[in-house]
Amino acid sequence: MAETQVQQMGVGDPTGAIQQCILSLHNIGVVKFGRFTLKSGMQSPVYFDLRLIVSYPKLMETVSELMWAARPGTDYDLVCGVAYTGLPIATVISTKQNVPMLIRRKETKGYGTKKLVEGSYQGNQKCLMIEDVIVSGSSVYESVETLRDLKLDVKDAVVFLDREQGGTANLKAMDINIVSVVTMTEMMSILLKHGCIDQVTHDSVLEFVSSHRDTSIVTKEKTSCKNGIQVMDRKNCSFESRITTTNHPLTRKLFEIMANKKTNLCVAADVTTTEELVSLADKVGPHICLLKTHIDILTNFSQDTIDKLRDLAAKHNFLLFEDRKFGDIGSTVANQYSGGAYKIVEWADLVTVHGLPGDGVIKGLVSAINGRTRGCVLVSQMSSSGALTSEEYVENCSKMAENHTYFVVGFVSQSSKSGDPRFILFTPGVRLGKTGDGLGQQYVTPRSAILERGADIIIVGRGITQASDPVAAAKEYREEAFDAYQERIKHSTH
Ligand code: S5P
Repeated sequence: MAETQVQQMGVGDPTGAIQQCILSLHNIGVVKFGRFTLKSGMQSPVYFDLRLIVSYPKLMETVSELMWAARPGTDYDLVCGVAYTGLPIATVISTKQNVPMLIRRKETKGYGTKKLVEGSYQGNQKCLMIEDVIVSGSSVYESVETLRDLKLDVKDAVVFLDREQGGTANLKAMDINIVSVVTMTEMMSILLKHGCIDQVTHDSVLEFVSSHRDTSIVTKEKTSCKNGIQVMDRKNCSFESRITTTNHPLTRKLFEIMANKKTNLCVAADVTTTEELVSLADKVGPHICLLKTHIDILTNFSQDTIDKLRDLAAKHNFLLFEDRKFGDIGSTVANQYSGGAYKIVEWADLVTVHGLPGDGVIKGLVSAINGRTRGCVLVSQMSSSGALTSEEYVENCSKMAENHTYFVVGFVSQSSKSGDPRFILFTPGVRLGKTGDGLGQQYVTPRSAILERGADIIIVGRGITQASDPVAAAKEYREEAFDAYQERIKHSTH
């Protein structure tokens, strides 16, 4: 049905044509409702999967015509499609309009020419960028930046759908003029008008859009290495300045808490009863950004434990971090995360994960999130003596994090391998006046963790829980850690 509908329409009447096209796209299942994790980690109730149009040639032609008609300028020497969805659209535009095309890869291949951009071009040629959807604008910007590095003149871009989450304004600030065929609000109103969705779905999408506009462009400049040197090195940057390097909602929230509350202390609340845990959380709450738990060491865990912890997290503005150290295959960790006695996914903002099982462990956990805003911290190096976390393992954990930025918030580690400002480095094994615990734990001071090892957040357990006055101890660790952080960024330009 979609095919016939489209064949009968013309693009002479843009509004009617757009409407018809949206209905056809909806018919073939491009517009999906449910719970989806976006590239940034944001949880969205709607997903627009334009990849499906490759199975509907006429519809692909219509989409391409509408996008060409919407282009912001004229006299383009080139069009550039971005893999994957932008590619077939750009191909159709290129052949129909007789404008040569470039292909922008998602990443360089490891063999052959290793080029990121395929096709012939000369400096100063004017190129129109073609993408399917815009959220924050980061993907479009990344592609434009690549073409600009090749001296091409890229100021214009066209997308089919603008999700209205700040991307247009973000790109404008980067001197990129982007137009869309349709906005999320327009699309929802077309679908509602034609009975494709009900009012509740319509309203929930609009409510999501209006409350998720605060995005920023994660630029290559901010996150990448040039000649092996980190352009914006995590260790020289303030927590405030790192907020805009990521769109992961929890990384942003944690940076905000750290900057506003002036604390980079995480207490490892390794106590064994609910009463002790709740009392400790309430007392140290004003001094911490995170409360780390080992929920399975409690002798009297119940829903009440969680209700109280959540109330305290809201009262004192800290996040909950369950140190579960997931380390099994995806399907097992999905069950461990969502089920059992602890139902960790329901209450813990962050969890720790071993990189050992490979990507599947992350995919398994993400499959259990179900629309919640959650993140994980990869344990890339342990503080205990004789730990088997080799250099190569640490490197591979960094790569894993880069491939899963929608879920990975940072690393538990003893050294600073990654300068990427998007990732937070959490360092345990911190204690004043002790070097070990007789069971393999090795300690350094907060200053050393932050200034020598590059920690962003220190994790302190017994140094606080076993102190005669835990609140006084928490204050002391907090002050020493935050002072060291301020000293580290003193000469920062960011
Ligand atoms: O390498 C590590 C990783 C972690 S998460 N070394 C650690 O000690 N931890 C955890 O940090 C450990 O499970 C404990 O909860 C806390 C350190 O506690 P402390 O009493 O030795 O400060």
